[in-house]
Amino acid sequence: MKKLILMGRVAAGKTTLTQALKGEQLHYCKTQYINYYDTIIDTPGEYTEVHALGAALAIYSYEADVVGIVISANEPFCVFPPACTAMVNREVIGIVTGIDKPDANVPQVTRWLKLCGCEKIFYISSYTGEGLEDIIAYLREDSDIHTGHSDSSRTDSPAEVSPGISPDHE
Ligand SMILES: Nc1nc2c(ncn2[C@@H]2O[C@H](COP(=O)(O)OP(=O)(O)O)[C@@H](O)[C@H]2O)c(=O)[nH]1
Ligand SMILES: [Mg+2]
Repeated sequence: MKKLILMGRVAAGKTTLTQALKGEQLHYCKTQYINYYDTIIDTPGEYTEVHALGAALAIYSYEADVVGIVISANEPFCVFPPACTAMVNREVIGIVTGIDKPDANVPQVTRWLKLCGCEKIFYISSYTGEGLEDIIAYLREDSDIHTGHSDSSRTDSPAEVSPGISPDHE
């Protein structure tokens, strides 16, 4: 199983996606610091938004096999600069969250992610579960490319996940 680190603005949907991939009940929880799980690293949006904190993301990216740029489908602007994936020595995927939102603008967000350099883009709703299987299948494709971790001891692996959990948020 590949290890995925999630980066994106505050409220992009990183923590909710983490909960959905882990098969947990969805509940709102402000991310205060980097949450390091066996197969997912969830980061606070402030680390993406505040330049002084961005170095932490670079360092934690070395712990992951894949970097996920997370953008909610209704975000009004993009904080990621063009071609930013070129600075990362991991595969970078785009993850569009909240495709169920009424004001979702998927074509716009897709353009931003392509401009970043993302060749693979996933479209998901943590609420309805749409698209979660695609990410799980992708994470299972190759394992332990960079981290060399073993699957055997993992307990929060998306392998046990049943996506599409009913939302329980504020
Ligand atoms: N409609 C919808 N709302 C979502 C989705 N994912 C997250 N949210 C909501 O967006 C808000 C921010 O989500 P959160 O995961 O905390 O964002 P984070 O700051 O990136 O960790 C919460 O109120 C979530 O319930 C989604 O797929 N669909
Ligand atoms: Mg969060």
